[in-house]
Amino acid sequence: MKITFCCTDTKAEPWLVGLRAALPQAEVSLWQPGDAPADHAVVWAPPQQFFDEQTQLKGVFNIGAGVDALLKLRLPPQATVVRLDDAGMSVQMAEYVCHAVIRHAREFDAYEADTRAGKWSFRKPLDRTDFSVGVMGLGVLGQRVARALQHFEFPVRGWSRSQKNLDGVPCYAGAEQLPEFLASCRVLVCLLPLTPETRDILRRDTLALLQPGGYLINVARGAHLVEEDLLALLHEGHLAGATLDVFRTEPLPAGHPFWQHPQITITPHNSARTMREVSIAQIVGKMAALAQGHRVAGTVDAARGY
Ligand code: NDP
Ligand code: OXD
Repeated sequence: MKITFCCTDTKAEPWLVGLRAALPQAEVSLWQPGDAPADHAVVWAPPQQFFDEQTQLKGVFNIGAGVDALLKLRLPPQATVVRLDDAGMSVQMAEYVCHAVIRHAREFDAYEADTRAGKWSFRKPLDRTDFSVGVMGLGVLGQRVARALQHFEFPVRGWSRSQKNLDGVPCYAGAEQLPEFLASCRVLVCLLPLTPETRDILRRDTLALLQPGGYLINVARGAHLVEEDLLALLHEGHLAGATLDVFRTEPLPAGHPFWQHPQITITPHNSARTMREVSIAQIVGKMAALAQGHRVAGTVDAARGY
């Protein structure tokens, strides 16, 4: 079996070492233009040239959960595209989102500023019934985040494409229930895949439906958010703030208004990092399952876009 590795912005050597150790019988190599055809590819944002040359792939394994960059390319039609399915990301996402919700709801940012100024201050205790949190996208990551928030007794609700049934979480589904879902939330967490249907979904008319003092946490993709609309709603006071991990242009350009905005907390697309060892183990298991003709979790439906 031949495996080719083509991942931009990724140190290849540790992946090649890990894949060779996990698959000693396979030939694993870093892709070079002109290489002979491989059976499987391990990729992150490869160039179109890669797929133009590697036309005989059976499996394409994306070393991330989001496949929006991959699905922009012309892929070999026979290849099964598989994304990472948790692989250590959901626990990171849960801690990131809980941290952002708690930091905002408990006003820890304001306490930090007070204590830096030498001020011993008290604020009103949190009434968590005022902080209903809505999770957009109830997939692998969204469900884990919803469960984690429930441990802190925040009222949690969720929205997805197909109807879900989660214990203690009122669930909404489809475009027709989006307004009702949004109106039931004060804090909104975006964990949707980026598809033609979800691009720009966080914009003036949707964010304006959040309860007054609304707060946005976007950990999915930058193109979900219309950035000027967020700035306008913060300026007008309808939204209280935002925590953003992803941006329309990454790295966030110098001089972008988000950098210095007092109500926006930013992180550099690191809310849930790919964990190499667990990802390799998952990919190798899925290669074996595919070889036996089994359907594997995380198989991408290109028509659906995720
Ligand atoms: P999943 O595919 O498991 O879940 C996607 C969820 O979104 C599903 O519940 C799906 O609904 C829902 N959804 C998709 N389209 C729509 C729509 N049009 N309307 C309503 N709901 C919709 O993905 P993951 O949970 O694994 O990952 C989610 C995203 O998180 C990734 O695509 C990626 O962009 C982002 N991500 C960001 C990271 C970061 O570091 N910032 C790290 C990892 C992922 P249904 O269940 O009905 O199919
Ligand atoms: C992913 C990501 O999609 O890192 O996994 O954003």
